[in-house]
Amino acid sequence: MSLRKRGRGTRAKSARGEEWDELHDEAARERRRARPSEQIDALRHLFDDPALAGVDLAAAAVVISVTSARCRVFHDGRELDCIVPPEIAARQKSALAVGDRVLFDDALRISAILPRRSVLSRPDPLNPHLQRLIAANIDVVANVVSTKSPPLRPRLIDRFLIAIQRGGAAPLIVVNKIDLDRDLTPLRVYEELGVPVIGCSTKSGEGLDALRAAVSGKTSALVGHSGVGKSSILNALDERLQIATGDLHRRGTGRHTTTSSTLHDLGGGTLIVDTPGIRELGLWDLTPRTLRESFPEFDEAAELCRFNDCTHLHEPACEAKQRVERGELSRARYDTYVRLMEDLSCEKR
Ligand SMILES: Nc1nc2c(ncn2[C@@H]2O[C@H](COP(=O)(O)OP(=O)(O)OP(=O)(O)O)[C@@H](O)[C@H]2O)c(=O)[nH]1
Ligand SMILES: [Mg+2]
Ligand SMILES: [Zn+2]
Repeated sequence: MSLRKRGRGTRAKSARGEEWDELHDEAARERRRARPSEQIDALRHLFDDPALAGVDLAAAAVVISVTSARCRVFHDGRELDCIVPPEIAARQKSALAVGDRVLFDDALRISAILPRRSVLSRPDPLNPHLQRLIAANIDVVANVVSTKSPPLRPRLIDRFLIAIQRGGAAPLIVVNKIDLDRDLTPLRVYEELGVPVIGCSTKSGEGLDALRAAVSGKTSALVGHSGVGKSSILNALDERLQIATGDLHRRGTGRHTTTSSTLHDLGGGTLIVDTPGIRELGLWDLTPRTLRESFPEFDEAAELCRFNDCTHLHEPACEAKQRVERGELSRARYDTYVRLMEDLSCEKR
């Protein structure tokens, strides 16, 4: 397996939350292959760290935000600023993420990152062989969408569902702004796949109880396109939070209101991470096999395709394609699948 050459001038840069869309646009012109699990392997020593032997893991702190050399943690009922030592900072954000459980020493230096039970990750837009974590140890990842303003982007939903599923968290789709549009039929396809869909409005208050019930006592992350109302939802769930939210009309060139991820404690064991909005989500460590596993609705059709290794792209007598034509399978989902398969085969070349 050979890595494709990096783009000119990309080496020294590193992506911070707010620049990712721009960097992604720049990097998308070149297809590069994501090298599997290199970073996770590099971190494995931390998981087997002898320093963890005999440590009271319940005493670990929780990372609530991360900046280049420091992070803020909750520990024993207090918020503390900790130093992120260079060996962790060198792999910043892939090494340490919001939601991580960490140990720190008397000088408030992070000494170990505990094993993660789930991650939500994406490839670095400039160095796709680097895995960047959006958050760690999340139970539920809620993909917040709106159907009207901003418009629904099914392909982004499909990509989030793949990333969520691969990272080990449970997916949830939250359709905000139902005061503007009550039609949830475009989301029915996801319900049929077993993903819960909750409609809500931070303006009218509808659906907030259902959302509260879905996240209660868990650690969740709100992810999705900029302007769908992720921060507004957090404010609506807990009015003490007062997180800055953005006016769609004043944001002009699509600047994001939230620029870095932060974990908020809503009490009663409910923790929610607010994340910066994104336009594109690259997929970490995707292979044709894992891609096919991400579209289980094609499995039944695949039994009836002429070729038993049918990719449902160009083969004749493909039952999946015929079901899409007949409206029995979602065309939007099929289109996402084709795009991702084509991306993978470009990367292989
Ligand atoms: N009509 C309507 N507008 C809403 C609703 N919820 C949020 N908004 C508005 O949508 C805009 C964007 O809200 P934010 O909460 O900043 O969106 P965000 O998803 O956090 O955006 P980023 O931080 O940029 O990712 C603001 O002008 C909110 O007032 C809603 O339920 N209905
Ligand atoms: Mg926000
Ligand atoms: Zn087929």
